[in-house]
Amino acid sequence: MALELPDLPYAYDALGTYMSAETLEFHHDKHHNAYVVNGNKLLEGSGLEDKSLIEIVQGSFGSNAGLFNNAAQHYNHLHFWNWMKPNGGGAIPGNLEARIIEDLGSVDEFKAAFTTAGLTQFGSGWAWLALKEGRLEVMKTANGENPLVFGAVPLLGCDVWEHSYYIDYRNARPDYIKAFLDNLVNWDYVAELFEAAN
Ligand code: MN3
Repeated sequence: MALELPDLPYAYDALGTYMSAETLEFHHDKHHNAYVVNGNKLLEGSGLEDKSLIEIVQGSFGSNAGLFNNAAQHYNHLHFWNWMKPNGGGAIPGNLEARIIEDLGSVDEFKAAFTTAGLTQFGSGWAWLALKEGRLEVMKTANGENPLVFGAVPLLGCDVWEHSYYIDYRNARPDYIKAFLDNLVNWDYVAELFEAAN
């Protein structure tokens, strides 16, 4: 299927100072749009034209780097916009919170591991909460790679490419990840993905 750029699920200024309208305008209108435009060009003649987005991501990994990078980043950003909401952060829905405690020790330990994953991803990439073989795991990936190509289902991802935070936080990636977890995460959407993956 052709890749399509969705509108943001909120206004450009809805995330306030945690993620500015300027960041969202560049990130969505320029960066995400470029993945869609370039991905559609590279999809032509790839043999994956009729496949779903997940099949395109998994089918191009390791064999068609250009298509993979753009299609995977399209997938990642489709969810990234929904992984945030105005007045996000806060309480984690009960079932998911219980599994975080069971598999990762506690909510604080999860947040510490997720933060470390984001901080230690050298260069561009993502920090993740994913479900792998029935267990929650914190992961990090480079560039456009995501848990889908490592046998896991992505439940929450934080974009740690500089384009995601440099306008608002300059080089302070720790401050950005803290704001993401404390003030931006849309836990209802994460819980929805968790229930669907279970
Ligand atoms: Mn990005």
